[in-house]
Amino acid sequence: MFKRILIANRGEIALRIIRACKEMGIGTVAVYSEADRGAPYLDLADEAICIGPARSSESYLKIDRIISAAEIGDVDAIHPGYGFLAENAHFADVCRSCRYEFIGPTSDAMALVGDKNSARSIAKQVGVPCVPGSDGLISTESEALDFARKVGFPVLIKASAGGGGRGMRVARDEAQLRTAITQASQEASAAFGNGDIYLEKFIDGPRHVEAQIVADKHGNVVHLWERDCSMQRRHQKLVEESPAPNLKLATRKALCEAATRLVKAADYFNAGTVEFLVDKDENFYFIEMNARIQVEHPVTELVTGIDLIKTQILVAAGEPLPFEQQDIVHRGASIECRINAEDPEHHFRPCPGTITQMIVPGGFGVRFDSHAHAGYTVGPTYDSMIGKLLVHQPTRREAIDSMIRCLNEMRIEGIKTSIPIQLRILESPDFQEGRIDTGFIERML
Ligand code: MV4
Repeated sequence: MFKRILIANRGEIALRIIRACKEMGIGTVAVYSEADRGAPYLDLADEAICIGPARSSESYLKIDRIISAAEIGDVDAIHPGYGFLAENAHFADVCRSCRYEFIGPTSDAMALVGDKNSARSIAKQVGVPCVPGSDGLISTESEALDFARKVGFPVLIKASAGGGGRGMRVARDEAQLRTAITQASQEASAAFGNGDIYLEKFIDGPRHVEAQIVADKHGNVVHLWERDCSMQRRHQKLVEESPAPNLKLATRKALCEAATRLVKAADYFNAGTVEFLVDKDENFYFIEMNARIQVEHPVTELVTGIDLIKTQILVAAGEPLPFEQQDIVHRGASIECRINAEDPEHHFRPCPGTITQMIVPGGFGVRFDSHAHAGYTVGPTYDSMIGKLLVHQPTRREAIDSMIRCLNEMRIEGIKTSIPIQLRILESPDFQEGRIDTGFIERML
């Protein structure tokens, strides 16, 4: 097992990883930018090393400074967390060529699943359903029109190098399609340095359901069931839950088994998430795979009892998974609310400032993963998430009641937070009945 791990991240996920390492008897080296100097969670690491100014491009994204910190800190592995360098195949390569194990997949597997076209073609090879799409890239207007005539309008133009909804455009007729493909390609070139585009049938009002998988270096792949992440606004998730409500057990099983096949075929190890769109008839379609631990991983930890960070560390060290598929039990219902420093009454504008008072809820089945505290200043530099509030209860009804109780109990003074909007969501009859899709929040507002 590793003796010492460097955490190439900040905030709640850095703290989450430090906590897991401590329980495993592994030493920790934290890195921080000047904006995070003095943050209390840094004191929980065995060593903390400054890697540069506030701007991420000069600190948390600066590969050479992180490698220097790994050398000074004398670590044997690097955990990237999520965001920043977590899905940067070059970083994974640099870590390993400097003899630091990267706690994630190989750069080849990362590149393979990270490219949506190659991920899609693996999916098809192993019978994972994909949204009807152009096979490969679209390079001419007539190819685009032929495809749209075949599958019918509306169609969706997606940028190969896009993600998180960036570089997407709906075309509802031939005239729209003609202008949209040129624009989409030009925008993708400007935004991602890659103008490649492809087309898909547009799924109207889908749910976003993702399967959590874990895989080791010996070819074992296990799924840890699914999360419903439909409750997002502008691709920012606000509420996540497991199980996905109002989905037949047969659908959930088929979706998770499809995810397992995809991960096996990609020669992938680490934790990972396979994302699907689910339509009103419970057809599911693979859209993309995330080769990292995700923000919402604790939702799965609560319903399965499996520590995903410890599992990532185990498999990175070459250990086999300590469980098999048949050992996995999905128990009860869990819900997460991401608590963001933003003003829901003013278009979710980020709301930096200093937290003057903070009282955190507790009680049966309650978890709060956060690096924030009274006196903490939310700056303008990084994302506005200040913590993740989770509940676990025997049933979804009880989980909703518990989350409402917790959101009301939480006191965060000095800044505005997303809590009021999350209360509205949880109290809405449609949400309570499980009538959810990716358009829910826009309709509610
Ligand atoms: C789609 C879609 C409808 N049809 N693809 C948005 C982010 C990216 N991961 C995929 N996305 C979508 N792809 C087809 N063919 C609708 C979305 C979408 C969406 C997906 C997941 C979660 C929230 C979303 C919000 C708007 C649109």
